[in-house]
This record gives sequence, structure tokens and C-alpha cells, in this order.
Amino acid sequence: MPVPYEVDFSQFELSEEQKFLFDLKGYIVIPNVLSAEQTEAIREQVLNDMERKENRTDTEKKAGIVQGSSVPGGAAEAILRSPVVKGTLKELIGPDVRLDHVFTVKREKGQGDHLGPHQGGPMRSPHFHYHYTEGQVYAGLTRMVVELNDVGLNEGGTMFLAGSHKSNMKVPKSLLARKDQYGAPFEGYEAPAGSIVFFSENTCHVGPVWQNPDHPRISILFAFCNIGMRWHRHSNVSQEVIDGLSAEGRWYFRDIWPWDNHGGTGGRNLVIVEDDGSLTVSP
Ligand SMILES: O=C(O)CCC(=O)C(=O)O
Repeated sequence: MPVPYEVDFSQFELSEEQKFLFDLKGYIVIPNVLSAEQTEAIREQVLNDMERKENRTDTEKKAGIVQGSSVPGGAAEAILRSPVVKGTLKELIGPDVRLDHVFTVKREKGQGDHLGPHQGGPMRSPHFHYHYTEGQVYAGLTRMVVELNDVGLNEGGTMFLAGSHKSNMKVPKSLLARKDQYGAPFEGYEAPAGSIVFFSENTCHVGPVWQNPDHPRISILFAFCNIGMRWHRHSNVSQEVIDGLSAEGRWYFRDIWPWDNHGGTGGRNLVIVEDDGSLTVSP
């Protein structure tokens, strides 16, 4: 009999301290989420994709990014299956999450900062308006950075204007000025390879120029939102990659609707596992 796939969120919950810090600052770093083996395999995947990728735009090359790769299929699917990832997304967005966008990063010393500091301040848009309701955070568009090489403090990991996700005033132009390196009041993080950083896209942030000559920054940047919302026109994930995912991975790629009045699935937007193991998505 076909059965609906149900996500298991029960294996991880942010601690009270982690929830408090996310609400206070608009970002949180969770060290060592992936094992050394998982990290190594995903790093190889990102590097292989990058070598194979033809026709990268000048902006992609300068920024050290690739839009469109085999991620989050293959070894990278372990990220979507991680209890920490599922539990944290449930806390920050709710249980009905979808993957909106993903790109990969390999930045050698001197590469990066294609956007300058952005976002922060009061926002009415449902993607950027941050609120705390019924005892829970709601960070409409949540970014997740998976660091696949060690990141030292102020070496070029993403930097944040802590608290700006819910500041009452607009971020002043003086703080949005583009530079190679950012000091206080921007704050950075230290993260061993395999760590994951979550932030509200409305926390003013920047991907600075990478400074470490000994190894590149290798990361994957995801964006997630509620199943009824979409920010990026393209997710950067091909149908071929999506079709290769397990039920758990495929769940993040349901169609963009939260409810069907006439649906045979009790109105819910589900992944159904058929008798032969094939998947029916958003029936
Ligand atoms: O490259 C980074 O570390 C940050 C990327 C960024 O600013 C964004 O995707 O909005």
C-alpha cells in the first residue's frame, strides 16, 4: 500500500541557549554537524563539479561560486538527511519546509564579496520580516552555510551585523559600504570543517574576500522557506538531481503549495512512497 513519507524531526532540538542566541543575533554556528568522512566526500563532490562546470559567468568566477551542480544529490544528500538540519529548520521556519536555492563556493585567497553587505532592518516582506510568535522564531528565508574546510575567525567566512534581522532602523549606508575585509560591528565565526551556520537572510551579512593562502573556502549555501513561499526564481537544482534523491531528500522539493481543498491526501502536500518504491510528489 502506498504510504506518505513523514519527516522525523524528533532526533534534534536546538538548546535553549542556541534558540536564544539565534533570536538575539540572527545567526548561529553549530560545529561538527557532519562527520569527517561525510565532509571529505561532499568536499570532493563540490570540487569535481567545479572542475567539470563549463560556461561559468565572470561574476561566478570572481565570486568563487557555482550556480547549478550535482548538490544536493550524491554525498551531499547527507546534509538534507541530518537530524541537526531537520530539527533546526523546524525551529526556524516550521515543519513545512522547502529548499528554495543552493549554490556552491570555492574561494581562493583574494576571491569573494560579489554583493557587499545586504539586508537588515525593518522589512514587511514575508521573506525578510523576522518575528517571534507563539514561543517560536520565524525566519522566513533561512540561509544555511555548510563549511567544508576549516574557517578561522575573520578569514573570510560569512560575516553578520548581529541583531540587524529585527532592528527598528534601516542599516545606515556607511555600514553597507563594500570592502575586502570587515571588522566590528560585523562579526565572524570560527568553524571547523563539517560545521553548519544558520542565519536569517534578513540579518545584514556579507561573504568577504577569502584571506587564507593555505586552503580555499569550500562551502555550500542553501536557502529554505515555508512550502507556500518562493524567493529565488531558480533553485539551481536540475530535475535529474532531484529525481535521484531518496524520499527524504525529495521531500524538500515538493511543489509550492501548503494546502489542497480537494486533494486526496487530506489536503496535505506530501511525498508518497509507492509499493514499488517509486515516489509520487505533491499528488
Ligand atoms: O558568500 C557568503 O558567505 C554569503 C553569501 C550571501 O551573502 C548570500 O547568498 O546572500
